[in-house]
Amino acid sequence: MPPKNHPGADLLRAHSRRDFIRRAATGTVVVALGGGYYYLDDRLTREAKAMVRDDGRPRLPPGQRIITSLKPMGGIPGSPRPSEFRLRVAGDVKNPKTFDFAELLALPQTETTSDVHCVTGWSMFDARWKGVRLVDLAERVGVSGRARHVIFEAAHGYTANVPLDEALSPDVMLAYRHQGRPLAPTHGGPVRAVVPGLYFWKSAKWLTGIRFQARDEPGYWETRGYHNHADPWLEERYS
Ligand SMILES: Nc1nc2c(c(=O)[nH]1)N[C@H]1C(S)=C(S)[C@@H](COP(=O)(O)O)O[C@H]1N2
Ligand SMILES: [Mo]
Repeated sequence: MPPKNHPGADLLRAHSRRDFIRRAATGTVVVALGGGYYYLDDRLTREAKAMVRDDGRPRLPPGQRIITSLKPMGGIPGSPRPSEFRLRVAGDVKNPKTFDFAELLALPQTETTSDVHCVTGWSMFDARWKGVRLVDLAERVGVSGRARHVIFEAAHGYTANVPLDEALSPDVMLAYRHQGRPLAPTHGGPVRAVVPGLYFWKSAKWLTGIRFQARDEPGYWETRGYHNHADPWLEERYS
């Protein structure tokens, strides 16, 4: 049974609720949720289902449908001001350091394009991010050989755990721009984590810290019924 308290749980229920869904002439399904309209696109979903990634996996993980922009999924925001941003990098690192926004910008800057998969059933293809790759930050602080897990820390105690080897994938970002604009506060601005290989709840918004450590430490959703790992292709949704 899916846990009930996920902020986007209504989206999954909406999929099975005829009265929630209007079919537009274009074949686009318009889902009205919480006062906003989000587009779960039938035609794009059909096209996506035919796509195969370089690694041989289907581009669209099982049980997902295409949405054309990120849906704001809530959470308790931190300060949206870059001037108040602090990122405390700690744990099994040789040089622990707290970065302010200017110091983040002084690290190597990277632009990536990756796909987002939300556990509530929507996927967004070709999301564009600008920021710092976690692997570049890890190199800067010198992660020790003991570290096996990365714990992303965010405003008001939100955390998400990712295995170190997956967190050091070159598409894992600390992002401050999305779709060519500063990252909006609703999507975690000024800076969020982006972990494209795992369900989107691992991508902590309003990032405040990163801990490298030997011990795994299930985070906010992982201790509330969601899967500890969260691989979308294995449908690791719930535990
Ligand atoms: N700090 C923080 N980060 C968070 C969350 C949260 O509640 N707080 N929610 C997560 C969940 S469940 C999802 S699906 C994504 C949603 O990101 P979005 O609102 O930009 O779509 O952010 C993740 N990061
Ligand atoms: Mo979520």
